[in-house]
Amino acid sequence: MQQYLSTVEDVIRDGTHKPNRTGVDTLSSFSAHYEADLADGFPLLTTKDLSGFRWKSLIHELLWYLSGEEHIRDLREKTGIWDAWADEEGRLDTAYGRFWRRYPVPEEGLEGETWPDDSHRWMNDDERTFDQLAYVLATLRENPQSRRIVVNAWHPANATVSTLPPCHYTFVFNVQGDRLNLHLTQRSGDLALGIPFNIAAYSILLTAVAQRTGFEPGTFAHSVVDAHVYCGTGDRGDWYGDADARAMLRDGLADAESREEYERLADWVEETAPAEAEGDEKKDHVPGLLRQLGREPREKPTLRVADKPLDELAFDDIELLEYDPGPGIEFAVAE
Ligand code: THF
Repeated sequence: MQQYLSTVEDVIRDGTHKPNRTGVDTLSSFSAHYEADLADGFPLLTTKDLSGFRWKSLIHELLWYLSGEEHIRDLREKTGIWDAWADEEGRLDTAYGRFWRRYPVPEEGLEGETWPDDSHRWMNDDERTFDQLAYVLATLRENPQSRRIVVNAWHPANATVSTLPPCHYTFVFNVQGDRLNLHLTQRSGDLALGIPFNIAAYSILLTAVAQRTGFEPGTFAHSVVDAHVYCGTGDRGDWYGDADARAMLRDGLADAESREEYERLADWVEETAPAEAEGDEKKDHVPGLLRQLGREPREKPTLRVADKPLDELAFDDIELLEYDPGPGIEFAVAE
């Protein structure tokens, strides 16, 4: 996806050097936006390999969102990508599915309010919670022109105590003709690791929901408020705050056109920047992303999702076909 690569390049070139809560500094830009038309193929990145164990992680992560679980006890058997944010028992204050499928509804409204109304069909049994996904499917079938087909994973009171409030926190379905579109808003996006997973997961969700409601999968649109590239800890991270280093990097990017030139720029960073501290290897995502920038996007793969109720989808029901990516790139996650 060319737009993904442009966003990465813009952030490395012009991003603000920002230390943050993780201890791994970032280069960060405000407000990135791009779109992918699913009619042109499935927008899984082809400039690095996301098949194999990475595909396994991202599919299980999506199935976990859909499950409505408020813990990762099953997810962590399949992938370790959420382990850092859960407690020993696998509990997680911010589980996306918990809010998608079981958004808390108050016992009663204020004096004179007609809300909450327990009689509607999207309340889960025996819980004061609301199933937003069931609402989406029903509304797309019954009132597809609605401009209220919103799923919200943000709960302000939860967000103040959670170890990690939702990054991608709201999405809206929108019908145009026979096409179903999805717009995702993200408050914070890790361009190297999380974002490629998010693009894939929400494109799969859009495809599955379109199929179940009789629409063609349309455009996936993604807005990221703080779009960032992790650039390392300690002296390595600090180096990107240095104006001379950034000017060299900027000049290098302005000149780089071929794969070899991007590779050379990545080599230059690795030789010039202070070494990454022991245990923090690959937390600087800049060299890996520079190498990725030198690669031409290839033909988009095809996605096939079994036509079953979303609650019955299993790993093998989501198939990736005709995927021909460049080599995998290793990045370490900032916690
Ligand atoms: N924190 C940070 N710093 N970045 C994120 O992307 C992120 N997430 C979730 C929560 N906090 C985050 C966790 N999602 C990987 C991918 C997604 C993650 C976390 C980690 C990751 O390491 N991916 C590897 C493959 C690892 C594997 O499959 O075991 C990769 O190369 O893609 C944003 O949602």
